[in-house]
Amino acid sequence: RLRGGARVESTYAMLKPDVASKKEVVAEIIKMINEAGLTVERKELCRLSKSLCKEFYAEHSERPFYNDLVDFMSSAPVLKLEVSGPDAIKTWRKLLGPTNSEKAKEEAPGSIRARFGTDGMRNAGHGSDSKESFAREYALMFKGGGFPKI
Ligand code: RTP
Ligand code: MG
Repeated sequence: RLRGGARVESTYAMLKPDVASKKEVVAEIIKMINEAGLTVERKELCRLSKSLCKEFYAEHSERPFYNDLVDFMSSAPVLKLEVSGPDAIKTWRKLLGPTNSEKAKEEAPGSIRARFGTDGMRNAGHGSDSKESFAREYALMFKGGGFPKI
């Protein structure tokens, strides 16, 4: 524990296909990560298979947007990141902003989803929502599938 009670931890962050191949956007997001006191520990540009996206988002399998989400996430490369630092899970989700990029533009205009996302699905980034989610997502993405692009 750090002074103030913050915990040094890691999160699984991912830049989605709408931004992962845009070099200036990626550079700006990494700058935001570092300015928030976090560190990128691992970074891989990957095209995800449909089956890996299905497994990654399994908790949403009954939702009406599931198939569109899986198609979107497997449509082009993503940038997989392990990000560490004080309260990394919460800090990264705060940087992302509200899930829906249209709402984010109203509610948190400086956030990543407001600045670089488009709508409820194409929202620029993902962040683990708990330590348990981080463990599952990290194992799936860094020890499991995905085809390295380079
Ligand atoms: P994430 O998992 O990507 O960090 O986002 P989140 O926790 O803020 O949102 P979650 O409810 O877990 O949803 C996962 C992703 O599904 C897409 N989505 N589309 N069209 C829709 O109504 C809708 N709702 C969610 C988004 O890409 C969201 O990030
Ligand atoms: Mg989520």
